[in-house]
Amino acid sequence: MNYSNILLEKQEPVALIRLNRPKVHNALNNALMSELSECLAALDADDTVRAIVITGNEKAFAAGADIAEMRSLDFSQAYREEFITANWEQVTRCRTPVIAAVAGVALGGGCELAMMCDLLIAAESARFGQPEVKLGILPGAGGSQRLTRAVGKAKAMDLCLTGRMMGAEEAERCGLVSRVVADEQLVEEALAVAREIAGYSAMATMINKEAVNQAFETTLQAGIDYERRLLWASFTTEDRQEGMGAFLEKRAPAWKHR
Ligand code: CO8
Repeated sequence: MNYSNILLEKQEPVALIRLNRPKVHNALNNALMSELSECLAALDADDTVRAIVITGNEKAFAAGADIAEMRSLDFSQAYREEFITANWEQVTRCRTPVIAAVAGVALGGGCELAMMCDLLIAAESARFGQPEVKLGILPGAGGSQRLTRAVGKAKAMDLCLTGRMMGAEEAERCGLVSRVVADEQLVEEALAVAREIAGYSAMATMINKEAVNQAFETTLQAGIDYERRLLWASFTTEDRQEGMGAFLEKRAPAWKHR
């Protein structure tokens, strides 16, 4: 598959996707999001790929939805074409773990795209924001919801109402990102985390991801019940036999579902 708005590098067992519209700070137009969506679906179906990294360039992860493309949209067209939903939600449908590696700006839809990923690693230069208020709109790809769940109401209100940018250190402090690394190490570090994840049983990483995501959809008790059933189900798998056997026999596991 040939892409013109993203660059795909497969380094089995991981894949690296670079958003690639540098002239407009990787503004997320329909063409880019269609390619990203298609690419993620293909990688998700590819058994040789066990973790995916999405990154931008040193200046921008993505500066948001493409404002030039959005400018002429009216309600009727947005409603009929289900603006956003079709292409944007593929990231959240992907069962393979996805890491966002962010340097430079992740604004508006860019921040939302990063938040749709499972893990967010930031370079020191990273800046996050939901500046839609400055355009007379609000976030539209889950920003007001995912940001609030990630950092709480106080910080989410601050970012959405002022449109200000938050640096990497603040983003780590408030729980939006899991690690901050030097800019020059960002992609290598993200790939190293991806390889670490890819080294486990694919089944095990998928159920861990599913259980954590469940925490955002349900009550505490229902989430705990869900987790417990997944645990019991995991007892039936070859990989849990292998994982526990390998530990007790003091050897490296040979996963079935790699
Ligand atoms: N859309 C379209 N073009 C953009 C965007 C964007 N989001 N961001 C930057 N560009 C373009 C600029 O227009 C400029 O183009 P040109 O060279 O032709 O003049 C080029 O990129 C370079 O940008 P700047 O000259 O502005 O570069 P600076 O380094 O001075 O500033 C910034 C960089 C801070 C990133 C600045 O460009 C900026 O503030 N960009 C807009 C950020 C923004 O408002 N983002 C939110 C967009 S709305 C949104 O995301 C809603 C999401 C809804 C859900 C998803 C729907 C699909």
